[in-house]
Amino acid sequence: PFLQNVLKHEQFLGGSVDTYFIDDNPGLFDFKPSQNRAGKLLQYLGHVMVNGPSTPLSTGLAPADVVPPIPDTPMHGTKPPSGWRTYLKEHGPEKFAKAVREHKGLLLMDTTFRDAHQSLLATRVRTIDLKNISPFVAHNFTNLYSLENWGGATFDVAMRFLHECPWERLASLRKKIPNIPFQMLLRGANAVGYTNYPDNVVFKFCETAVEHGMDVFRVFDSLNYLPNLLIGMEASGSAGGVVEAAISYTGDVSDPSKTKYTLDYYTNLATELVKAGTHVLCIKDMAGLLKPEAAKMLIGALRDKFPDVPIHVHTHDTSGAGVAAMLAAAKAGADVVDVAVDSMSGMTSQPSMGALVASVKNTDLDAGITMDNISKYSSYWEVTRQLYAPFECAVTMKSGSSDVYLHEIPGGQYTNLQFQAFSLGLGSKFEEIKKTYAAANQLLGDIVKVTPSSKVVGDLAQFMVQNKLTAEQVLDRAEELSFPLSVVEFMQGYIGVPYGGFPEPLRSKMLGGLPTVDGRPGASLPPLDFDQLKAELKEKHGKQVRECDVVSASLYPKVLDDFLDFRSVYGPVNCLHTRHFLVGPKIAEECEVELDRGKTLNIKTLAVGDLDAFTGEREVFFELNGQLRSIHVKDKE
Ligand code: 3PY
Ligand code: ZN
Repeated sequence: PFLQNVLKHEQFLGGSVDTYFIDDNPGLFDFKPSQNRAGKLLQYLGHVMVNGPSTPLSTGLAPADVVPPIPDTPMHGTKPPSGWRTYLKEHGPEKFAKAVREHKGLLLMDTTFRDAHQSLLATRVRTIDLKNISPFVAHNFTNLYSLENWGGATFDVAMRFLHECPWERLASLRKKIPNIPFQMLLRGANAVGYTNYPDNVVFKFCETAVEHGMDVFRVFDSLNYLPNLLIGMEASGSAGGVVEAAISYTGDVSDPSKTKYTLDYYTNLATELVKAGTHVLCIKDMAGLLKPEAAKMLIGALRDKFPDVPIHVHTHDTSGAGVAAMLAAAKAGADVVDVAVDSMSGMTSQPSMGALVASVKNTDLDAGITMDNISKYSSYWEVTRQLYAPFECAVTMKSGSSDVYLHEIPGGQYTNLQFQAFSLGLGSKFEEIKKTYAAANQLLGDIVKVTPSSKVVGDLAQFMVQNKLTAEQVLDRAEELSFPLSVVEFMQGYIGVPYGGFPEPLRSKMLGGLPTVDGRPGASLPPLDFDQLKAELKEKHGKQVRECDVVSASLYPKVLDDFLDFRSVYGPVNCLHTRHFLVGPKIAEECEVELDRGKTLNIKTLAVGDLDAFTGEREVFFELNGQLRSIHVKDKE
């Protein structure tokens, strides 16, 4: 019924439609000329069948041959019930924040669409698998404070490895989920990149995000450097977003022997953020260091000091204490805490939604979500996760690990570092890396560790391990060592100023005469000329370059260029089933590819021909909508 435009659509011609029907059936107005998308997709499939994956796979595991069970949504196709976004759109961010604060039960943010897979599956979950479950979420999770589905590493990874457009992901999820607020992670002055950008880039990025459907911006800075935080807050607030300024949590406020990041440190920084007008205050525990007792102390102190400001708490379950910590935070007065659906929770991801919801059932904190819905949602992800076996962290990570309290490595980075060590066949190396990470952190002055400052610490740790250097040797020989670029740039002040200042004498020794930046790095960067950038992109990629492509290019110029080139050759690969996208279909396999709501292709793979020694090509045979088609693919072997 969704396949035809208005000239052909049975239900439309029959007249039994409302306006929502039109919103929901973009195909009705699809009169665009064919862009030969089918031919391009055959090129892609042929290419993968002949030459292997177009994106590097990190484990030896193949994607499972499974079809994720999309739970029945009886009201699918009708408008989902009102949710917190409905309220936000009617009343604006201030009243939204007030209503969140006044809400009686515990509210949840679901991270399944972003941080959970960033932490467990190398950020590789594709739009199609998010979209398929979206109607179910819209109809059954209307109580969610928000759904985190964008930002962080997803922006870069979508283009670089998945060959899909992050803006299209956002807009297409928005269409399916009009009622639940979307939340993104904004790295303050670093936007969704790894370095400081000119201010106008951060502003334009936030405006474009709101235009594509973003609602809530969690803004952090990797050093908790206030000037950087303020830029992100201003950019997201002036774009019309809900501003959720985040303090990245490190150390342990419940340990009296830790004297750098104390309760006073956190309440003082929170005071600045509240003064700057944040709608919601967030504690972002990116490594999962916030023990239950510390949560009680910290959230309790913030609650007392800011009785009217909603508090949102983020954590990772690396040690296994995540559910306990979130319960303690909620009891101490947090309004919202973060969870991931059960089958995408635990270890370096967020704590389990089902465990938390069950724990608060029939108490004052009841989250208003049924266990039955969680179970169906979790089953979908349990199967979907098997499609991503090539990126599965559980190949090396078998359990939680409480030594995170010793090394303080953030969730996503922990997964990566463990993976790297194990793929070199050096499980024991990981033990050494973890210990050295802690030592590198001390050398750098015990800094907050989250993207990109966590990379600085990780790079220094790897440098020390590779060169067999102790902390003492690093200090003694700093003038002569060639440190990793990220470490040098940190010392130059390129990502901001750490709390307590830069470590001396290491900094002076390491930098010699290199220039340093004083204050906020973005303040000295000239504004980007977006018109000129757009003209350059049109020159390279043609007239169809969109405004959002220009914003992508302002953050990741090379990645955007490669993405547009790839798409012009291979078409909308985002429409392919995940297994076919990753490793190609099997011979004789049939696949349905929905290009738009108005257009479906039926592709059957028939055969891969012999190598033509003269041309170096193979002919690959398909049936496309019942017609025989063949394409030629260069065999790169
Ligand atoms: C990111 O910056 O992507 C993070 O998830 C930090 O915690
Ligand atoms: Zn996180």
